[in-house]
Amino acid sequence: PMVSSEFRTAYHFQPSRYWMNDPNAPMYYKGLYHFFYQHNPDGPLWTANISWGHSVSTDLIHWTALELALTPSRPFDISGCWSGSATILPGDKPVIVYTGLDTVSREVQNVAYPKDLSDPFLRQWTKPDYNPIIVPFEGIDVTLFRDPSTAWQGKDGLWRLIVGTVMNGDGKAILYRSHDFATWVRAEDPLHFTNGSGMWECVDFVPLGEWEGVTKYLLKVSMYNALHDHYTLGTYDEERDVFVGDDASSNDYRMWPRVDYGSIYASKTFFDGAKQRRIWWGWSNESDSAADDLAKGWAGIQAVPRVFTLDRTDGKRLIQWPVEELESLRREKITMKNIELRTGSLVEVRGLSVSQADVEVEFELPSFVGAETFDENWIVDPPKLCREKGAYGNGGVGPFGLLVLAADSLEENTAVFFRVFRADQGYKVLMCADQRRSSKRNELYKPASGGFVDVDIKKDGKISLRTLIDHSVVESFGGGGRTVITSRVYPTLLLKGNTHVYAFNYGTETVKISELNAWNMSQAQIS
Ligand code: DQQ
Repeated sequence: PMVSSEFRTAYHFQPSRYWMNDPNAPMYYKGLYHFFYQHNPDGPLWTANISWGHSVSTDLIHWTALELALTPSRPFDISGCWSGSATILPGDKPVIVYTGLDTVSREVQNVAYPKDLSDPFLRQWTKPDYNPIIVPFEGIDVTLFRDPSTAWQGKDGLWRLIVGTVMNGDGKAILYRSHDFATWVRAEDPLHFTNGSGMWECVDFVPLGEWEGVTKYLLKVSMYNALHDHYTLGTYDEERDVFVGDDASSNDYRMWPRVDYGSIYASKTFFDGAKQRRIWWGWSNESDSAADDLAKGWAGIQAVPRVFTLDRTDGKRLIQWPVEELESLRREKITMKNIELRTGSLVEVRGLSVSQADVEVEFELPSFVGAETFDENWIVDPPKLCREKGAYGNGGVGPFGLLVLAADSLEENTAVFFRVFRADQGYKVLMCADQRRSSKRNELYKPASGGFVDVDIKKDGKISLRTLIDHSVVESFGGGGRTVITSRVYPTLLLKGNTHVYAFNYGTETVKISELNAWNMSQAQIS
């Protein structure tokens, strides 16, 4: 094991010690952002008998830790307080619905109310005696029924929420209705399901934005088989109480885009009434071993909260962007303009304190002549394409991008880059985050992650990349937030305090950096 405080994050949320996984019940209430999370208060490993940590913030960046909000204490949650969501009821009254593991580890759904609504910190939560409000129904596995969503109210005044499960291999979002938030009745049909996807965890169903007078909804599912968060967009048929996917592929979970093509799971959103925006939280697991977690004394971070919007150009996809408040941590600014990156170029971004940085760059593509030909079979497995093509050579248009947390000799570096291919229907843009050289240590999980970026690159003639570097995290937003990849890396050279950021191009075609802006990031207060 390798122990160092160098791997702790400076501006990504994490508890002062021990284990954290899913974000729970994020909400805005009376001037404060509340953030709860799955937390083991006794050690750095996950335990079924888990509790809810709780922190509050005025700006989503600096946090104050409070006492545990929920701990296993009653027959309906004595074996664990698992994930759940918050709903703000009329009259500005928050309520949490969460999964409890009961005396026989059955997964049941419970409510908890603030003990004292006049306490803006909402320190104490009461679990009414009438819990559980929802129990597993006939025909499902009682250990595969969890993670209630935020509730919403229909035109008929009834409250609705969904709970994830699996039936005969099909992931399902089971719909419940209630008139008083205490008695819940299961709808005959699920809100949505997909064939053969396996268990659905942490389902999130929310309006994302308007397109041509229609409200587009986002359905996000944490697919337990792959441990990936996927989403699809569609409309909500309120009469039939079902989600209608925008295209045929919404019934095939394999075609659902991923929220993040890296190490993110169990994410969820909430509506921020203060700034009228939808904010997302997502857990990023460690990529080192349990032995390392024990030695470090902590495990798990949250990605930077992101604003979710519907793509304004055609209403067809999700756009993700770090909350603007993050920019308050930006310090010294470094700007580079009009830099030609010929084949083989490696240009250092000088002056960055590179374990805490925010780098924004725009690449211009003057020529597509050398683009490699796209094989349609590649569409299903972008990580494989990233693995096989790599970052360091044999390109056409790209690979170009950034090498971060990089040693002088590049023996350690994390490569975040694009490759552009010529396909039958226009061009395909691949975005990769290659961690294979991120650390000299062999025992780490060091994948090459990747996804396609849904842009018209030929028309745009350019593509942007924003990368947040924070010790053991590299979180990158490609194409203005159309594709996102978060990696966890543990470079040994970080311990020597000597790393660099480079812009590079190993394609045959010259690319140009029209502008690069980078900032050193100061430390957020998170404890
Ligand atoms: N984590 C929670 C569950 C959820 C899973 C338990 C997802 O409620 O399904 O810690 O990471």
